[in-house]
Amino acid sequence: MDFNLTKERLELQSKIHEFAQKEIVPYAAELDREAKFPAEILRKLAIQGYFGMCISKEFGGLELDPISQCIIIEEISKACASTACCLAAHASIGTFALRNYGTESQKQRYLPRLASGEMLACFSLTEPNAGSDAANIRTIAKKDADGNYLVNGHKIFATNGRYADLITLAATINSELKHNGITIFLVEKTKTDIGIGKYNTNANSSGLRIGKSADKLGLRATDNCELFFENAKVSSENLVGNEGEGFKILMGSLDESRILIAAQAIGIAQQALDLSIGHCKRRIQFGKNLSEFQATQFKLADMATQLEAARFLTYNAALLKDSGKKFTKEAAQAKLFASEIAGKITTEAIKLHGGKGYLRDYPVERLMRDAKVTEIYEGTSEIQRLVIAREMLRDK
Ligand code: COS
Repeated sequence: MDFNLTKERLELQSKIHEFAQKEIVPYAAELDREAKFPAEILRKLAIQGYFGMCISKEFGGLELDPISQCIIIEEISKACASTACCLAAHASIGTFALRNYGTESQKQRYLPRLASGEMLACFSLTEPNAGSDAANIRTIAKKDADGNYLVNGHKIFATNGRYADLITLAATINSELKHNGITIFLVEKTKTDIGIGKYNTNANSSGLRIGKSADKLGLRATDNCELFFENAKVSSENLVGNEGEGFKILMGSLDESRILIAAQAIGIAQQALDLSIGHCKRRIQFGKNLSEFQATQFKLADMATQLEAARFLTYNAALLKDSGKKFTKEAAQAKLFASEIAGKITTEAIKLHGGKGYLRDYPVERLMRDAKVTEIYEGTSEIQRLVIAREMLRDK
């Protein structure tokens, strides 16, 4: 397989790198410290067209191939993993169901607005008692007399949930049906002003109440909030696919987004490695640069090798996706490996920086905190191993 970046991809990489240096790097530490949603940066990313990176040109998107999408997420993650997470949650998992299973009229109605940034998307699956066991959700959607749905339930950790205009919601029409009851809806917030960060974020008349935002170890500028559906009315026009088809849509959404989580982990790890190389070349101890000690060189060599392997696995999954082949196993392998090496590389980077690595004044500790969640969200490492094993055993 050829992982060489084409001229177009190299140009994209340099463009997004420049954007990140100018528009993200100066603010990243403060956003993290204050757990502040990066609304301004997201607006600027939308103006550049990146909100539509997964949306087809027909609906105003950039229609980028999966490797180019990875490049964008990697470069933004180097600067601020929280911002990369907000973008990926919108562009990939927030719009997957609509892009792949929406009706023509649903796509016409929402995709151009999601591509331009007029609307921000969110994906809401997780509940207090349904994390890894995605089929166990209890948010219930009951059809009422006029054929529309009344939704009741409690969601947690909804990325972008507080600021989003459109929620891709997983509910069940009957929890006893388990997988076969799961159904996807598009919930449009009401009483909102269009544009990121301008909304009424506390309540709205449709029966959706925004709860607490999670206070997290890392990705502190990403908002993950509770959503309470209290007799929320959802039009039958906003049903995606058919009733009971939702589980497969969810699994497809996670397959796609796991490639971008791997890209996020790679971006974080690359930044940790680059900072470590710079530090080791500058820092003098016992009369010579740290980089001249073989012990340091061995550490850097291992970090670089693991990172390259993670990138190959990630681009391999992206290429498979691009070719239209099944990529469930490869996406899980990429996420598993990239997230675990990001944990190791960022921890090693702190050690290489010595005491400074432990300080909030330097960016490496943020990288370590941000890397951690890539081993947890959109499927823990254990879930990835389970997916890989099931796919492998099914194929034989
Ligand atoms: N694509 C399409 N269909 C898939 C699929 C995929 N990637 N994975 C599973 N399915 C189908 C199966 O083929 C099966 O269909 P049939 O009933 O027709 O045979 C159905 O879905 C049920 O699959 P399975 O039995 O594997 O479901 P499980 O309940 O055992 O769950 C796991 C499977 C654990 C993989 C799933 O629940 C999962 O990914 N959990 C993690 C969820 C997660 O990432 N949460 C974090 C969300 S962060 S936003």
